[in-house]
Amino acid sequence: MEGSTVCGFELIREAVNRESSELVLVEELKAQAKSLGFSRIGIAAANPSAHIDFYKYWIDAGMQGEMQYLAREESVRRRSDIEETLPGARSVIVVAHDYLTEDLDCSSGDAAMAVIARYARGYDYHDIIKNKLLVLLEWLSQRVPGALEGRAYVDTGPILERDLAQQAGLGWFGKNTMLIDPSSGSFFFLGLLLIDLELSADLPFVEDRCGSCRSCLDACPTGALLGRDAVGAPVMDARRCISYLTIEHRSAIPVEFRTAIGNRIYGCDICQEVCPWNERFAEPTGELAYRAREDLDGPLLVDLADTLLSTDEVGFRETFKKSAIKRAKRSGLLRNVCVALGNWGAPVAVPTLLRALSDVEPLVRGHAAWALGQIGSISALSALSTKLVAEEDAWVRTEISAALETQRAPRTEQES
Ligand code: B12
Ligand code: SF4
Ligand code: SF4
Repeated sequence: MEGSTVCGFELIREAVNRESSELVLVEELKAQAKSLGFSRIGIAAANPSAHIDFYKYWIDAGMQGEMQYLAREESVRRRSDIEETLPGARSVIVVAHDYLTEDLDCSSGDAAMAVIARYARGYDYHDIIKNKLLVLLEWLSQRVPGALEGRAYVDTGPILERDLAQQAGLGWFGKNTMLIDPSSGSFFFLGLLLIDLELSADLPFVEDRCGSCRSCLDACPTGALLGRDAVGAPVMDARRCISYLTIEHRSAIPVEFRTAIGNRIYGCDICQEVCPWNERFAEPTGELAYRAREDLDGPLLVDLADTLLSTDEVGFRETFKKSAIKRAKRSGLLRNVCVALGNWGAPVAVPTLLRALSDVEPLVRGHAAWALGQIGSISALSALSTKLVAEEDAWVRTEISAALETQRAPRTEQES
């Protein structure tokens, strides 16, 4: 009897020791993450997602548009359960890396300038965050007995990153679908470490702090944000989102959205910029790697178009190899710049657009035609008429005809 009591105390003591040393480890882990530059860190249990049905509904409704990688059967299965990605996964370490930098020329609202979304003005965040996560994983593996299995993810794997971040207590889902931290807003990236070690999880962030605000819904120029559904999930029709249209959408930008895109040539920040949580709490990051590259700090649209027109795909990849912008590819970025030039509407852009009208890529020629139609000067329209005869691509011919059609009464060069 006495022996079994001693044995019971021993077991309790062991459990208490284990728990307190685990708590110390978690505290040290969090401190280590901060020293690597992550502003916040939380831990979620590697449980199957409670929100996968919403995800499936979203895919079934086709709201992912051309982002087929989101809809593949394997990708949906892996999103539903982390075990599918890392067998034996027990915990997910979720980190936030702030990327807001001081406002620069590119935020000026000058229609002659290109606006690039804030997240893509500096070095590619995938590389920056992944390297830091691997350092954190190495640090952790040296502090636990035995082998530690882990995988680092930043935006690239079939993981519901925001869902896990909410589980790890990092913030709530705003009506703009962003994960928002009550102390700093939403201008942060997420990074995840999946590990086969059980760590005590943080409490999920369960509150919805949007309240009755609807600033993002009202500000979205394309009506992509549809509000919350019956159970509170924020719904976005990505097919309407400028970020999708300028980055992920590979084909022609539907005509109905071209004007609303304005001079945003890569991504969009409007629904974050109007959010009161960002207006009040977002601070510039200390991460130097996210400072805008000189050539991405509000370049003139004409200069950017001329540079891209003089570059081939290989040159484009070289120029943007350390930037997230490479994702759009040369043709996608030029397509976007043509749309922005059309929205600017200044005849001074015509010579550049005439070059684009002869580009090797039909995607570029078609959007250049649209832009020339928007400018509608005599030289623009006469170039379009000439090109209509020579153009071999059927879709580009349709764009040229539509551009000529919209301009029944040509303006003189001075008028616009
Ligand atoms: C595809 C994608 C996009 C698409 C679609 C965006 C979208 N809203 O779905 C497009 C190209 C439009 C896009 C744009 C942007 N993106 Co993006 N994108 C992704 C990606 C790869 C997948 C997102 C996804 O699965 N969407 C499908 C929807 C259904 O899933 P979800 O957004 O996770 O939504 C969940 C909720 O609805 C929730 N849910 C379900 N039921 C319920 C019920 C309740 C009550 C609640 C509260 C929630 C809830 O669960 C859903 C999953 O089912 C993630 C990385 C990743 N792997 O997660 C980055 C990611 C979301 N993007 C990011 C960023 C930075 C951007 C941009 C800001 C870039 C820019 N400036 O242009 C914009 C923001 C636009 C916006 N308002 O969302 C960050 C967001 C960080 C943050 N603080 O939230 C991520 C996490 C990348 C990263 N690692 O940092 N993106
Ligand atoms: S990123 Fe821009 S287009 Fe997309 S939902 Fe937000 S405001 Fe609308
Ligand atoms: S703008 Fe308002 S509704 Fe939209 S995410 Fe921010 S707080 Fe929520």
